[in-house]
Amino acid sequence: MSTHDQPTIPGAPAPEPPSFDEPTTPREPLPPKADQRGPETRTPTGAATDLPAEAVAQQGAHLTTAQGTRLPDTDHSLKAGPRGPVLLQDHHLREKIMHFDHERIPERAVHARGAAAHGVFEANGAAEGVTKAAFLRAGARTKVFVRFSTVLGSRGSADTVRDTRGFATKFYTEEGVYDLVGNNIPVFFIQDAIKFPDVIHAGKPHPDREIPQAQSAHDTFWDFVSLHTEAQHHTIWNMSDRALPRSYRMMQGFGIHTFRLENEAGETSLVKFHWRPTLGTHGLMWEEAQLLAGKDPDFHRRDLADAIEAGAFPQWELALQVMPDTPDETFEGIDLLDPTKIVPEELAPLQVIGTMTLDANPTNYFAETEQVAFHPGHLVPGIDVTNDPLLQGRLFSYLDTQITRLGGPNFAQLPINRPHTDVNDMLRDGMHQTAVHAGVAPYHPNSLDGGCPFHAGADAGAFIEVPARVEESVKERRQPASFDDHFSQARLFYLSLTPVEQQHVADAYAFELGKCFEQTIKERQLAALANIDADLCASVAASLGLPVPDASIEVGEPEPSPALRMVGDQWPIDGRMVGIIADDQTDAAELAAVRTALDEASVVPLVIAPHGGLLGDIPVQRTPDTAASVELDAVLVLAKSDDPRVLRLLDEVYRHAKAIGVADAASSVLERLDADAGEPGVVVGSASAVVREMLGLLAAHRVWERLSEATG
Ligand code: HDD
Repeated sequence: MSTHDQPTIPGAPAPEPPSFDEPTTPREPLPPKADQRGPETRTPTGAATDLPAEAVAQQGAHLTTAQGTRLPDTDHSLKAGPRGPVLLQDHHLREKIMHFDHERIPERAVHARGAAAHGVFEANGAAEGVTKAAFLRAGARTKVFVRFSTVLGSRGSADTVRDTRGFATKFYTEEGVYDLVGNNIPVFFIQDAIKFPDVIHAGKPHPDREIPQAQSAHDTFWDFVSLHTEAQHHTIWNMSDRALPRSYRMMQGFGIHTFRLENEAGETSLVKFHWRPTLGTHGLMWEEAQLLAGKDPDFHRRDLADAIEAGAFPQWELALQVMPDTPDETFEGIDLLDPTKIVPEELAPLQVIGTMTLDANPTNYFAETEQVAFHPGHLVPGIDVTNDPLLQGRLFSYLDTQITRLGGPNFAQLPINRPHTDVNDMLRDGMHQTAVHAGVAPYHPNSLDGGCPFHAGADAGAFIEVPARVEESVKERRQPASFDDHFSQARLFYLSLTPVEQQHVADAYAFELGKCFEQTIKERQLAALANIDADLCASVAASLGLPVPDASIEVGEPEPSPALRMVGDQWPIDGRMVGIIADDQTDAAELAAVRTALDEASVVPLVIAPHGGLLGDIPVQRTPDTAASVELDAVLVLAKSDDPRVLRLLDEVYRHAKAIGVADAASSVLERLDADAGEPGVVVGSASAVVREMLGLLAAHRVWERLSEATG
């Protein structure tokens, strides 16, 4: 009897013919995913019948077992009488609990905490001269999935800890998946992958008590980086505000390693990849980051999802630094195989090759953000690796880790990992095999399955390794002498910063080393700082109460790179948050006009009032109980308030160098703040004039003058 001949169950929807589209036919490209529909799809509420089928958590009217058998009750175990023992025969109880018991998979060994989004990458064709990669041809549009992460913390740790951020992009290209697995800092702690377990063991919580969580302010981290001075360059970036992003949307990304590109003519070049956010690169202040870790540990995750849902789609330009592929693989004296070195943009300018827009939130965190598997070895024709020993080791690690994390070798079949192109891999069986492969000859060569699949040549888009020259040498555990310079670029970074940024770096060292217990570790790190900058070293030593050591190495005076600064310039303000302090006496028309003006500038207004509910017909989003200064980029005061919680909020906003606008009627609030009307970033006037001025101030991210004055 066929499916269509089955008797129908009264009230049941007509049975659909069985569909084996996925995953039994892995050769077919995936249909557009329901989860890429767009940001407006919040889980709706209402009668099940009113909802589109794909919008509800479980489709279909009746609860069933995993085998499709309808269930009458999922709230009571099967018992021998209402007060009796539970029966072992309760197959539904056992199935439900068994599945729950196995809901978690091992978290990532590093980068466990992350947030992700779908989007699209559009190439402008500028890369065509250096690579034959199809997704970089002019006008090519490629779907992407991007996962941002912290490195050290567990899955449940706070977002705003001081740490490097991961920036991993999966491009679903027509030539297969290409992964660019980078960070928001352009250098790495170590030069050889064999040391990765060491640096991570040192950075993770102490193994005896498993504290501290998600931070480097402890002895083992500073023990490692002070003993292992190649880590000093990455470490000074971690002490800067780069390690405290304001938002994932305001973060640069770097491929870090040098990659080798090959064009249609077979010519090669050495390149570094950069992601440049259109909103600019901005950081939190350390106190903000610490407060946020308590007030809103999901700050970055929420910010990304909310911005996308609101239609403020984050964008990045992808850019290349292109260097000639010379036999010594150096550029301007910089060894391009050393991942602890940057090539300053002033020496090799960024060439923009396309734009990425993130326009859809994941539908299911586990299925997508947790199960996505990145790998620097997922390459496409035209992009190849170099001999950077850090990259070479990564090419092993990322596949290997998925065996534990995703439970076997078939993780490429998970929907989020599947290529959006034909797959004829002849890989068979294994744990979690979901495909039902047809045919009898999954081997090559064969004559039984028509000989398929065949080898492709370069003319059919095969990935063929660039025949890069291998130096005639001997096997040895050694690195080039050029890898021995551990300080000159750490100094270059420090000298390139503005005074405010330098002060933050000094404060960060003082905090982190101040959290260490071992005196020898602090002294050893001060000795490293003496090689980076005498003033920096003296300032940190003073706050630790330790003597200032002499430099042991003459580092010289590198030319600063202004491109490394985050302060300066004006940026778009889309998605910035402005708090509006109002109360029942606030003029309703004025409040409405202010909200509209902010809305029109793509800024998110948050009304903060003494009570929840409505002010007139305007919804209140925060009360003194739920408002936090640290979620705001600026604040607008339309009502006087004596509430100490509101005054503390305003004090923090002021201390964190954010713009404060005060309507004339509420100007007495400034007396409580020790702020003066007319000082930088404190605007008093009519509500509409104040809003206009505040929008201009937001474009600079912070009122930097206020901090410069504070730091002298
Ligand atoms: Fe790694 C994850 C970035 C060196 C081993 N790494 C991981 C992720 C990012 C990076 C962004 C998270 C991916 C995701 O969201 O799923 N890692 C880097 C960068 C490095 C780097 C930019 C240096 C330039 N990593 C590195 C080395 C090794 C690893 C040298 C090992 C030898 N990384 C891993 C890993 C992870 C990982 C253990 C954990 C989960 C995963 O891979 O899938 O294999």
